[in-house]
Amino acid sequence: MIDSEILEKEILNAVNSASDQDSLEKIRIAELGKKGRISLLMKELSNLSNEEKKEKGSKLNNLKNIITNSISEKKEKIENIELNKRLLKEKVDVTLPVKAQQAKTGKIHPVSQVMDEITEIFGSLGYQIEEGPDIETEHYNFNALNIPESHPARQMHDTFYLPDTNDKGEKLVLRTHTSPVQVRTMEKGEPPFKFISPGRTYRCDSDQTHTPMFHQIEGLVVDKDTHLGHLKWTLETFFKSFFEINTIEIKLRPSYFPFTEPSLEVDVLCDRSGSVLKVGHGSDWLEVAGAGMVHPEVLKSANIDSNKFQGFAFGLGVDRLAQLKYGIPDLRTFFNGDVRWLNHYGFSFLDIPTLSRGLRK
Ligand code: FA5
Repeated sequence: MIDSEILEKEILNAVNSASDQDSLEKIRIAELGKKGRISLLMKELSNLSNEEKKEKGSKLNNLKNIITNSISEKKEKIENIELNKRLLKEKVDVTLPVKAQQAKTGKIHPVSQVMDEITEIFGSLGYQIEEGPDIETEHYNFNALNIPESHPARQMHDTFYLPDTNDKGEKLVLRTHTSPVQVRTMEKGEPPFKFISPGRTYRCDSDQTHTPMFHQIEGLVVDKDTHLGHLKWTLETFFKSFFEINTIEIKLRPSYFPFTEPSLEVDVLCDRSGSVLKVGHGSDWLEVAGAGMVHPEVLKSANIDSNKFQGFAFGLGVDRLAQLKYGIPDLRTFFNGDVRWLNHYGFSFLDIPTLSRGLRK
């Protein structure tokens, strides 16, 4: 293993010399990201003896904290410098009269647009809409989905835990996916079920295709004879309709989720080599959804007899679908709140009732 003192010096030097957010973010991803150097060193710990693990593990954790703190301090410094520069450059005289053109109303954010598009497609396939809370209990986010406390799959979710518990003493999290709505909805009713559930989800993750807050649309169908063929047809029909390309190339890849068996992930063919993201071309695959046949344990959590009923479920990554359909290279720009970005990528307001504009007028 690498000497952690040398590594610390090297990384701190790089952080100190970063002159803008982009280069700082590159350092963060290269060192602390999922495939970053420190994360890889953490993984290597599993090959060591228990003694060595203890010693090197604590050194590595220390190093990780030092680097995390130095990156956030540097980030704040750079933000202040950049803000001051922008304030000097972008002076707006708010006392000037508004020109007719500038007085136009805003634009629809691509995420809202895509939420509406997806909802409309599933609406036409007979799906209802269900909702669940953003602040979720550990029970619905994990346990009821067959992810008990010690399950390694909890690590996959980079969860934001809340400091407080609810009045029943249960631990609270910002939901890491929309899958908790599966159990919440099944508990309330009787099968058959056929619904989607759009909403915000949260994970401690940030790079070109990950943001700490993102959106998913969950889908659940439970009935007596539901099978994997129905799931495949549904996904293929949805993707063709959403991308408006009959020949859209999607890949259904075997995967693992504790709440489905079998499980799969869906990738869409795209080109990420240039500054524009292109769907249906190139040789890159972007993962846009997880799916599978509902695990009998999940049906049991919702008091449904898995000998009589079975179902399929999917979770679509809404922001990534917006990214692909409208060629937006970096997911992080979605949530910068920059009006110029929204003017470029946003959609004009159509005066019709939809999910994001209010279903009833
Ligand atoms: C899940 O969240 C499962 N709950 C999906 C599922 C539902 C599987 C029902 C089976 C049955 P996953 O972690 O792969 O799976 O996330 C699903 C999708 O959300 C991904 O394909 C990706 O498109 C999107 N996604 C995940 N993390 C982020 C992130 N940080 N930023 C943006 N999109 C993300």
